[in-house]
Amino acid sequence: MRLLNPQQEELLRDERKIMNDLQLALGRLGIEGEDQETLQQSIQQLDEFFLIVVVGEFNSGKSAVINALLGQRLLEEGVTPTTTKIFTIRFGKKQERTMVSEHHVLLSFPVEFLSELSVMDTPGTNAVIREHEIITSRFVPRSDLVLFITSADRPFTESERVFLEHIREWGKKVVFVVNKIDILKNEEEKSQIEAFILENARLLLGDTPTIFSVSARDALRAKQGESDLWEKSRFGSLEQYIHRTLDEGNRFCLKLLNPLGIGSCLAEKYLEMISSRFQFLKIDFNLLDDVEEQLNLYKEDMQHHFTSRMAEVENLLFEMEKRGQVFFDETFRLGRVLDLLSKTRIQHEFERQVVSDIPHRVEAKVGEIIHWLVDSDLRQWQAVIKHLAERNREHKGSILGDIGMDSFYRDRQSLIDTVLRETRRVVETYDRTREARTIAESAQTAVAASAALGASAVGLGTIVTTLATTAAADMTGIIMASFMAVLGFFIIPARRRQGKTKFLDKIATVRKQLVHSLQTHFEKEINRSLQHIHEAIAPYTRFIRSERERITKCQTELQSLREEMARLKGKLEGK
Ligand SMILES: Nc1nc2c(ncn2[C@@H]2O[C@H](COP(=O)(O)OP(=O)(O)OP(=O)(O)O)[C@@H](O)[C@H]2O)c(=O)[nH]1
Ligand SMILES: [Mg+2]
Repeated sequence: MRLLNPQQEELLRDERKIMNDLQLALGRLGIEGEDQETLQQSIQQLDEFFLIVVVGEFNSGKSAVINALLGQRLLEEGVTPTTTKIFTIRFGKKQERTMVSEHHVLLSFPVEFLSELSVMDTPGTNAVIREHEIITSRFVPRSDLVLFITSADRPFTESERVFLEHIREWGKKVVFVVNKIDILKNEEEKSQIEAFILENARLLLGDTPTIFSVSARDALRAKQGESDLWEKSRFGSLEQYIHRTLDEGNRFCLKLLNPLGIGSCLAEKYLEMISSRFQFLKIDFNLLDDVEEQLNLYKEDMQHHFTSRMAEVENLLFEMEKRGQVFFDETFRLGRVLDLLSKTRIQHEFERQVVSDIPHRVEAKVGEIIHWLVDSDLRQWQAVIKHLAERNREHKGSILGDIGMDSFYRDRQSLIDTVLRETRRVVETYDRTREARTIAESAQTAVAASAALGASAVGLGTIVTTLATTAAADMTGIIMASFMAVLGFFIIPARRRQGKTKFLDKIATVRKQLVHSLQTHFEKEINRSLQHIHEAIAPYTRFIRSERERITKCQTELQSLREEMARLKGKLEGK
């Protein structure tokens, strides 16, 4: 394209920027291959001649129409599938033929008509040779304008409809040519055919199509000498359309619309893929939510269970407290003055009557909690495996049809497999006894607290004996003074009160310490077990989170590019 005015320059710059951004956005989404290539091609073509691509079923007269345009039988015509390659015909000082690739030939030809645009002849669709249609489909995105040739003897076939739908996806401008009108008997048949095409094309493309009815055969013959056929060929209006209607400005717009059509089509395609990806990720997130909920329930259940177990431990201590009260009431009496004098006996009595098997029973309770903890932990692991395995089964089938836009599905699958394997390994090698022992060992402080109970009970014993002895010492002095009443009424009750208070204080402290240290410890254990499970599924969690972030970004980007393309399209079409 040459000689653009400043406004056109700006439009072109605008378009290049959007298209480049689109390429980058698709790249970030992991799109490679054909679609990127098509996009790249269409951007490159902004710099090339306006390109008219001629398509249609085989034998409809595509090559004949181009020959008529050139005024020379440059391309081969024939009743069987004739054109087997793509032919790009463009201006050249002399006639030349170059192979661009296996399926693409470049023909240079010195006619004025080609000085502003190039024409592409394509293999026919609906031929027995299916490859022809594939080749043509690949080249259609390059066109700035599609000349759709249909033959008057079989206008608008089903295969043509299907092919047109395909073209429409790329957002191409399509012009219809009914060829071979020379075989029609009268004007009425021609009108019928045009009406038929008009109606069907409108249904398919949405707006009123431009249709030309021609006889390529007569047109060429007219140009080659039989000039009286020209009028009859009706080729003039098609040529006029190409030369006049497609003036510089129109060609510019169509040229710019070409990449926009392709870009919008790709943006649409990948936005759809993104939303199905979201759908897919949603199931992943639901699964993780399920696991999370299950773990929360587990934690709650643990805490609940723990609280009731701790109440049992506390009850043991209350029991001891009660027995302590009885002990003081029964021991600190005048009648037992002589017993009070024997330190070891008092201590022994205290341990037997008050402390008794309490430390042992506390320890047994702690053991129960540990075992219960270990069992629940194992159950959680099993539940996680069940969730993951179910998800895996559910989705192995459904992703088969989706040829992923990148390695997402593969990565995700191998990740779930790894997590699942790891989790199974944990469960298979789960050793309850060892786990319980580890917890008990690491619970040194907590269990030690229950051991300390014994020690503090011994400590209590000491307090008791000291109290008893001092009481007795006081007593001896007082007995000498024969103040038995004083002893009975004041001294012993005072010691008893003192002893009880100390005992109650002490036992309250022990209770608090024990509950606190067990609580802290088990909370730590529960958290550790939860954390372990979380860590096991963390790679999977991280993966789908980052994937969601990534595609959300891509989605926003594609959406805004889609808007920009629509805006630019509106600008171009509005002129
Ligand atoms: N009667 C009549 N025959 C025509 C006209 N144009 C082309 N033909 C004939 O129709 C046959 C097919 O023409 P082609 O130009 O080879 O058709 P095509 O669409 O290029 O076919 P493929 O290359 O095979 O896809 C040839 O025999 C032509 O001579 C026309 O206007 N009128
Ligand atoms: Mg042909």
